Amino acid sequence: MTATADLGPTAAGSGRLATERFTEKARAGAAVDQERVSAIATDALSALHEVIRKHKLTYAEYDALKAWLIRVGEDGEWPLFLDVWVEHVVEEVVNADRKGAVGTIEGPYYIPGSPQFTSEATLPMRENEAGTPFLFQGTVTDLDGNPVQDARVELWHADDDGYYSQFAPGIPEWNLRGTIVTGADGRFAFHTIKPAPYQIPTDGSCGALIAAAGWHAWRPAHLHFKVTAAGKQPVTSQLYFEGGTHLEDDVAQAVKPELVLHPTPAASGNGEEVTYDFPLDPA
Ligand code: MBD
Ligand code: FE
Repeated sequence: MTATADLGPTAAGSGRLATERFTEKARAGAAVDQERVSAIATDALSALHEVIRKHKLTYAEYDALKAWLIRVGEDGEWPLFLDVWVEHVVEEVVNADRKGAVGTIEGPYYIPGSPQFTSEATLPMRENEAGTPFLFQGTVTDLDGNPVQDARVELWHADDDGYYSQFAPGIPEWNLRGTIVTGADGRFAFHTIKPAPYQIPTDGSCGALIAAAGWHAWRPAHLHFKVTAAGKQPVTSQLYFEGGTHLEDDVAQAVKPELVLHPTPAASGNGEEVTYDFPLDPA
């Protein structure tokens, strides 16, 4: 490791950590059916062949593609690339029939096992954590509005600089990550801060693609959450803030109108608050 790698967040640093986290999770993953592998791989390759014909790819472009793909692996940016440019369609297909809380992509920065609280929590944060204080509260229910007890509401989000704990250096391990287990009333209340808009790393392979194509690297400010309960379909989603930048041009195409919050000044007089409920579909 070079000296500069320790100084600040880098694409290779966050990429390596995201790849490690994903690899741990994927080891427990299910095998994929052979017939579906054949059908999906055949169609995926055919779609790529069509793109090559349509654009009359040159050898210079083919070599640029090959070099870039190699670099994505070296940077550890496969989780980032896939979650930014592919996951939103997987989520759309998988959750097409859901009636309850609206889902969106998980992204590369979820970590299971965050510090656990009952009903109400202040997320782990640094002394004088920068950002507007924010109270995020609501109720986990079934589709008829009955409260769900012992639901787990996991919340994780970036800090005021747009960085996630465990994926950027110098941030305490569980900063701005926590889990609330609901009581009989199904309620949860997180005291946290509003995150900043997030720019995906610009110094790695994903950033190189964005620069080469003249795109931008921004996601709107967002809160990630995952809600799970016995007998219910889990929901993974994100919430955004009304009036925030990049709601209309999220690089990860993960914004849905139902997921945009309209916070109000907090009753406590300190910062802002919002109520958002999670009706869960039956499993
Ligand atoms: C993020 O914070 C994120 O939510 C996604 C989807 C991709 C990269 C970084
Ligand atoms: Fe995120």
